[in-house]
Amino acid sequence: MKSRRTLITTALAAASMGLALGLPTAAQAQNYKSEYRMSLVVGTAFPWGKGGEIWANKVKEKTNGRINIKLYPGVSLIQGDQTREFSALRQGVIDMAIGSTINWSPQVKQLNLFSLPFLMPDYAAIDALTQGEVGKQIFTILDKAGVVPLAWGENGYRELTNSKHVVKSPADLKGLKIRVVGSPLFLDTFTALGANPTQMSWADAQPAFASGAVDGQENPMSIFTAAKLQNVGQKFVTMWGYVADPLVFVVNKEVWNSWTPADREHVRQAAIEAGKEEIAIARKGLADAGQPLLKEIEGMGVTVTRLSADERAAFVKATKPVYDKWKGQIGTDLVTMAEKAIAGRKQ
Ligand code: X2X
Repeated sequence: MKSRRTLITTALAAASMGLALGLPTAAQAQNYKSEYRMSLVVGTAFPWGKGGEIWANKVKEKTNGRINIKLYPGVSLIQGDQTREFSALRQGVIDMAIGSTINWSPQVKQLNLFSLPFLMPDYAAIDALTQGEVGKQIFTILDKAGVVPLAWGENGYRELTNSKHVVKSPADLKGLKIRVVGSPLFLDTFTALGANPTQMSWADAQPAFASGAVDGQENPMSIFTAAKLQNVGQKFVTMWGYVADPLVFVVNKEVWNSWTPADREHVRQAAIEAGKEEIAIARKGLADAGQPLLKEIEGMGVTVTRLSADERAAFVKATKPVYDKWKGQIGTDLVTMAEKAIAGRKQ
């Protein structure tokens, strides 16, 4: 029989070996949950949900199964109320999430930056923000707000759709009932355009399109196709590229601190890799020459309107007062920094 002393020495040696290998010690492993809950607005049929699946799989692989993640699409942990996701993350109702900047902007006002109308004219402009100093600053703000931000993803350019007619000018929007989400900034933008905006969750929006309770909405074309919005009357699309919402990969702080430093690094690396892959999926058919995704959508009997430079300028002009008002609310310094980053972007 081994002496008590030998047993203790053996246990200590095993523990320090575990540390050297980046494995959790027995005590740390006890703090690991058997499952971590990842919140998402949409499921794996969408680039966003696919990003969640990629992240979860990579984490499982890199941590040898120590960290197991289950996906909760439809923001089901908070009964579909996507604007409560950030608070729930902070409180630990949600362990981790890939969230849209729009849905978290009621709690983190600086995230409204990405919802400023016509701030980002092209994909290079989005990258200039998320991959540069502005992105770093936003991560510092998110960290101070109580979550651990790890990587950027993308929902995409939010194009205008409706069930009534072709929209080519602000005048065409007059009186159209448009569903918007998240921040009061969207109410201001659509009011300035002469529309009749109404705020509702994504869960409530789809039946509202089907019943005709609302006429239109704005969302990336990848959301349009995966949710089959053409089947709920959304027959007219206007490619105006007025706003794009990035996604942010985050973890609850307590959960993060419960992991070993090595496992934290695995989760971060997995998020960065998954974010890159997710962005490529989100841009598929839209960032490529000829935008093949739009041809596919036209093939479904949808009228896709591409604006001329002059037509687009009329929308920019109509929303300029909203931009100016919100620049102050978001923070003049941050918005100016973003404008400069975009002006100096690599094309
Ligand atoms: O609700 C929306 O429009 C969606 C799915 O794009 C977001 O969660 C921001």
